[in-house]
Amino acid sequence: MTIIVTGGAGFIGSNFIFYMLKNHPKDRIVCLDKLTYAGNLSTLAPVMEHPNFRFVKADICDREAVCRLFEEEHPDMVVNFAAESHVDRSIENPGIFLQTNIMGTAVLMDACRSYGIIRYHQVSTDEVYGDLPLDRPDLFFTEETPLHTSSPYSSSKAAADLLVLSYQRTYGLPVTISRCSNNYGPYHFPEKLIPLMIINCLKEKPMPVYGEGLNVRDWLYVEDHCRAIDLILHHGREGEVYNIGGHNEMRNIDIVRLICKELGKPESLITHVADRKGHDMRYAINPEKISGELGWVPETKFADGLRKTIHWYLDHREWWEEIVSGAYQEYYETMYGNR
Ligand code: NAD
Ligand code: TDX
Repeated sequence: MTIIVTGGAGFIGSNFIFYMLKNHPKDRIVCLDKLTYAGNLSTLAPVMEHPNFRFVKADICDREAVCRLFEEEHPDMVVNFAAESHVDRSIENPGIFLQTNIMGTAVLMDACRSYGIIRYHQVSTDEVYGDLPLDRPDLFFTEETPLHTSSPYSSSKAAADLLVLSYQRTYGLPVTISRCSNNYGPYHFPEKLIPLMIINCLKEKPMPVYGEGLNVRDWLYVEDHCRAIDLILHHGREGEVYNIGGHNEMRNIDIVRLICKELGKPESLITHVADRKGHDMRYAINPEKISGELGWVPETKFADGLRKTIHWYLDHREWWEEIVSGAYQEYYETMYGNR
């Protein structure tokens, strides 16, 4: 089996490549990635020489490059992780989100239609459902929850999901979609909450919590997400959407406090800054469909996963120091300088 993994130089895509090479040693994995600011070739260094791995630098919006790759590789499956993924950046500059997340998805699926495919899998997000109120802990997102997006990022992901489902109905393309909650773990780009707070805490820099920090996210260790996608690829039903989440709801402020505690730093580093525009209050997934149909359950408990993640950042300073010393500094100044 040959599987094209797009966006494999990013956080979840790279973890998925490691997972697949380990668990499916006979499969060939071809990573297609544009290497935007979020893509990092050094992340893939451990597998670059692997006989069943190939890296191709290309944009999923580049129809010619995508078709060339299909002609060369005759893939059996495509798993699309490639996306602009940061909500705050989408608020500053929505255009690139529409281009990559919607148009790029269309280009990939057009290639799948032309060349034939066993499965096209779209990696989506729980953010397409919008948010839930804090005072209704009984409510969860199911696959039937209406799409109700808040940010340009989530709107672009929802648009892509609708396009994927339309290709299944109109052209009979064998698709699946997964909508996962917030991931954390190794190789998470430093702009996101958990790595940003770990790094600032280590450097004893202010830890910028948006608003009161009462917003709730449903956190899942990245490897549990990878295993869920693997199950969907091999056993999921065509045309179906699967929610992925581990009933692990946490308030932002509590995560930031845990990070201070684990690193032995004072909570006085925590600073409250201006809130995100349109900030979603609570995400919470009902994972009954994937657990009932495919037997998926999360394996990593949050306390263990967070500790492992913090220690990964302690042990891989060179990985993130290279990132935060470059163009990221300019981003940080723009987003947090006068916040
Ligand atoms: P990321 O930002 O860390 O990585 C994105 C990768 O896509 C990068 O390697 C980047 O170079 C590549 N890329 C961007 N534009 C591209 C283009 N036009 N052509 C080819 N490659 C391109 O993102 P992530 O956090 O790993 O998220 C991966 C996917 O999972 C995204 O689709 C995201 O919406 C979804 N998702 C993420 C989370 C999360 O918590 N991080 C949760 C649910 C769903
Ligand atoms: O500096 C910060 N301070 C802060 O309080 C940052 C970066 C974030 N936050 C808050 C905003 C959110 O309530 O922390 C929470 C998590 O923020 P992010 O890490 O930016 O994640 P989120 O907006 O929840 O989106 C993530 O999960 C769903 C991913 O980035 C998306 O790609 C995925 O679809």
